[in-house]
Amino acid sequence: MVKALREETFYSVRMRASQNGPHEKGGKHISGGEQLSTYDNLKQSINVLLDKALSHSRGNPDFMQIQFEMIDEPIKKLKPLPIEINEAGSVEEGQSIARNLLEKAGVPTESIEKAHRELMEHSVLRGAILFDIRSCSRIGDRNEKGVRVSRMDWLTGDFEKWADHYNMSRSQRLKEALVLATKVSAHPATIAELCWSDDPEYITGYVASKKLGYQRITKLKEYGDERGCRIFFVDGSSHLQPYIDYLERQSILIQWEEDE
Ligand code: PML
Ligand code: MG
Repeated sequence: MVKALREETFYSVRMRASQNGPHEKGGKHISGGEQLSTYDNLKQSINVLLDKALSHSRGNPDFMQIQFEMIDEPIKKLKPLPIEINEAGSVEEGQSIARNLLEKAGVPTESIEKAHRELMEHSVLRGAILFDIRSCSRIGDRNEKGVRVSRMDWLTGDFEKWADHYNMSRSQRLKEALVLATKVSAHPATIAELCWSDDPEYITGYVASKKLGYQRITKLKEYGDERGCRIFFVDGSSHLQPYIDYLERQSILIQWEEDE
């Protein structure tokens, strides 16, 4: 009985790591990560996050924080967004595919261009930029810090079944990105997300939306480039705080169900 109760309690486990001191003292962002874990699995979850940050191509961290806290609100379950792959032979082609997909998802061209300029001004962003398509401007001003989407995960066994079914690699990176994109796009105010990694060795990124699913684009930046991007295009800036609360506080567990 005690065991059954314990198994239903989940913990949010978070990690952030930086170099040349903590982020808030100007350190360079190295890695961040999120897990949801049962009590019995905490050690393993912490180890996954530890390994992620200790072997990162952005460099070795000299600051790391790993914390866990019990979740006392209900956890919402979501199905992963459907996935599609767009092959790009060059960055220009990849960026043009991304722009087309964003437009298809309902983001006006003007917003795409302005968000792009905004991005160029902040080459060291570690969270996401929120960009409102109505006012055509960045909202939720947090400078370099951006917004960090938290409290989400996908149990490894279920993710691996999904990956095998769709012939995708069982990569932790793909899992984390699809979890985040699914959580973000599930909110009614999100129109679309644009993302590529700040890992210099990883050039695949994606556009995601409710309408288009998770559209992977194989080349969105040059190899060696440490500048990443995560923009959420939103419609509904008047409800900004509840939107940020959803991103930061609503717990989401991805659960795949095989179609008949
Ligand atoms: C990241 O590494 O932070 C983002 C990775 C986005 C792409 C993941 C994928 O589909 O391979
Ligand atoms: Mg990263």
